[in-house]
Amino acid sequence: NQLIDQLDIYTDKNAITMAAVMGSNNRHEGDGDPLTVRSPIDGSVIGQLKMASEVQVEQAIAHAREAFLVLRTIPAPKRGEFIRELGNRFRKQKQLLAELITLECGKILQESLGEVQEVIDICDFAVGLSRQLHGLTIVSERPDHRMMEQWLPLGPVAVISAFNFPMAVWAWNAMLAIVCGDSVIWKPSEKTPLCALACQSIIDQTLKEFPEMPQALSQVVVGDHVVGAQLTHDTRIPLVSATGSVVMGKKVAQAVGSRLGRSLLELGGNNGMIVTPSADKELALRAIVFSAVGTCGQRCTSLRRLIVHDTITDDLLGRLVTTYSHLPIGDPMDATKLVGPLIDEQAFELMQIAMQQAKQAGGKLICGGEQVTIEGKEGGFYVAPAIIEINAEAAVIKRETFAPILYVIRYQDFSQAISIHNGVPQGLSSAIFTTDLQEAELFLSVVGSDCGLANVNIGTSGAEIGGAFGGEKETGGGRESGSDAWKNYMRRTTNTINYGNDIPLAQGITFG
Ligand code: UN1
Repeated sequence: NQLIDQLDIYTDKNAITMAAVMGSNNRHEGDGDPLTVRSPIDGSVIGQLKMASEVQVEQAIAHAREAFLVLRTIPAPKRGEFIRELGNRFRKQKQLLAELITLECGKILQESLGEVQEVIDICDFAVGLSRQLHGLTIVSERPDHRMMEQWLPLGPVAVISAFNFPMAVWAWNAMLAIVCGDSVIWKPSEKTPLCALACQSIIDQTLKEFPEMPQALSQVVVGDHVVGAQLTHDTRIPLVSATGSVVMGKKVAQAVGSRLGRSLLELGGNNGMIVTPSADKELALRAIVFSAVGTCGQRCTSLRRLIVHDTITDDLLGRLVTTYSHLPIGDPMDATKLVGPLIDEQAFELMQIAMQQAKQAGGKLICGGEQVTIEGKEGGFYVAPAIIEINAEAAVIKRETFAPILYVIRYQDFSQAISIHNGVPQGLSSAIFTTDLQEAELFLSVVGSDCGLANVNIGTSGAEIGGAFGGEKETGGGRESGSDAWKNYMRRTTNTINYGNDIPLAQGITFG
């Protein structure tokens, strides 16, 4: 495959056998179980890998620890220079990397370009951050004393990422971690290891220009839950950042928690949008369609529940059905298409099961849901995005189905809308469309949305990297990316310094 060759990921007669990357001077093939990588576009095989073995994961952890011991002593702005060069290389390779994302995870090229842009943006953010890893100075209650806090590098960080954002989620974590002085071991989804190897290849190329940087500051271990479990149980890894399903996140939290390590979880969303009578319907329509059908409904921020005031539901549904009936579905490499394939057959089956359960719960299929055959791409699983009108109590709408199903729920009064909105176990992203100031402010207030992201007149998906990203309840509580999420990757020390000639005790204690 020409694309894969150009990316300098390690190829052997078009079959990629490279599986565990241990830094540029220390490349190993995986010697664990075989892994076949297929493109969701047509089901064709695009890579044959071997996963990392237990011994290789052990080596990767040892190398990460050694790398950390060096990286932590390099001044943060120097670490930032490395990230700046890395970002420049991602900029240069943007198109090629986007094509690889599309090939391996099936999202349309525009969205893949957006994903690589997120990588570039977080690099820029991390470069700036490399001069802003600041703590506080705090007044002491004792004379001739000063208190302060410092943020120090934490240790090797394991990043476990999902198929749907095969580069950006790693970058949110890795760029901040490296600038903070932590080495990174990345276990990508076993559905998208080639994207990870391509990113690792860019790291390796950049490292050639930075011989003073520890060469194992970033490593990829390809593998499944077995590799994941090995990483999460290892006490040499103080932080595990995991993105994926709630089931996976609970396992990670238990394993890491049992050794009192830290986990940073970004798990399932079940994102809702309230549309009130005063909303600008055309604006809402555009936001709904991007959020509900973008990435074929496979973003953790995808819009799944549309909570609409009874008086405007028929009007909005009419507009939605018209738009949905013209959605171009097909090859995600083709710039005219807006809806690409689901990741695989299992995703298709789970979508069918959810639609069946919605029907049994009294849901009414408004449009879509059927499989779509694309000529020449018969091995891919393409679907027409579905809209189902359903009642707020149906069990199926309380869980996340990673597919383009939009449930529409009617409400009568605003407080009911909020309680429907919050009445699910997940709490990632949320939105309201309204021009009523009181409704907008209420939605953002303590009695409003209970999610980590709450937007006004914007859809649920497509967050910028500058804000902290993550959610509450079953979404796991972690915050990645912008704002002060960097603090996750560091340890805080509180320092009290005595510059006097006495030892006064705090709390006014006299001792002896
Ligand atoms: C994800 O789906 O795991 O807000 C991340 C968004 C993107 C990131 C999604 N910036 O939709």
